[in-house]
Amino acid sequence: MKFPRLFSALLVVGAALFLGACSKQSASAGGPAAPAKIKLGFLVKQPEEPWFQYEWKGADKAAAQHGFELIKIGVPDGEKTLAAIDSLAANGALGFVICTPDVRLGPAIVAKAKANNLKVITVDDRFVGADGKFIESVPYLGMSATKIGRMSGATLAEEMKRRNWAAADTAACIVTFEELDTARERTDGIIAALKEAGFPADRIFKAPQKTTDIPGSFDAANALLAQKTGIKNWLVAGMNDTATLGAVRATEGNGFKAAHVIGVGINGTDCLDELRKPAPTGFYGSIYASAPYEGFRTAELLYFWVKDGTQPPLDTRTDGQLITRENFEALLKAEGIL
Ligand code: FCA
Repeated sequence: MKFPRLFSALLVVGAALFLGACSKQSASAGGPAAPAKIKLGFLVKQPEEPWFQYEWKGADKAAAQHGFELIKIGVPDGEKTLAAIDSLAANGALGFVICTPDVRLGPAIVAKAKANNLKVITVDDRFVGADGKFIESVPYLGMSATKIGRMSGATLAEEMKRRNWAAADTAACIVTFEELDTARERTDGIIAALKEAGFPADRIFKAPQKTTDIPGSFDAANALLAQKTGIKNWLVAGMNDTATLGAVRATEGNGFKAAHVIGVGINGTDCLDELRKPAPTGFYGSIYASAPYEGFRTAELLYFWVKDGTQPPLDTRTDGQLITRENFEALLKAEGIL
């Protein structure tokens, strides 16, 4: 009976093939191995600042949406920045977004990225070259600094008008950090808008901060307040919420009640606890710019660049809007911050 024997042999071969296929399936845990995810870095100078935490949050969202892996590293100084770039390369990353701790590190960061074959996008603080000019070949995304500064200055002037303060009783304390271009553009914008609103130029005082944190702006404003006596009301602003918060704390320390202080910040992310305080403080409001959007967009642009070779735009600016105790909850809920 040749035919049945052949038939059963075929059955055996068939069963073996079937079992083999099954065992292969189970070895790869239910399907073909997933391709390795693209890895990208996101380096920020001040990871303790809510602004940068929200930026990271936005970048995480881009990573989840597009399916890449995000490596977040805090880089408070030059040494840590250069080491972080090496470690990204060693981990197989293909590029990074960075807010550098010092814009003059730009050329060193570009060189290190090139040596490691990594693509770079800058966020917030734009690289400056050895010639003192922006390194325009590196894609940049950041706030429209002058415009947002002007919004802060106009807000100060409007609120002063609403409170019926006389210019002769009032002075402006502008906390500055002029070595950083985006900071200088913002504080110049504040001062320009104040002057345009008719505020006397000789009552606008700069208080240079040595460090861009609350102690830095507190010390700067404190030194100014000690010098300028006989002032009844203070307008207070700076390059970000932290600058204004430190200066508002200094006015409190010098005996100014909240009703005699109008503080306006920039960022809108680092003043939420302040705006939530049951009683209003001298911190009136902030010009909110979207940190989550900036994080999301820069991470996404980098991903498209690495994956498809799509060159990101070289200069993208984001806008701002005023938040106060009255509207911040609703506005930031809509933004996904709260
Ligand atoms: C700078 C400031 C941050 C934020 C950012 C947009 O990096 O230090 O607080 O304002 O620009």
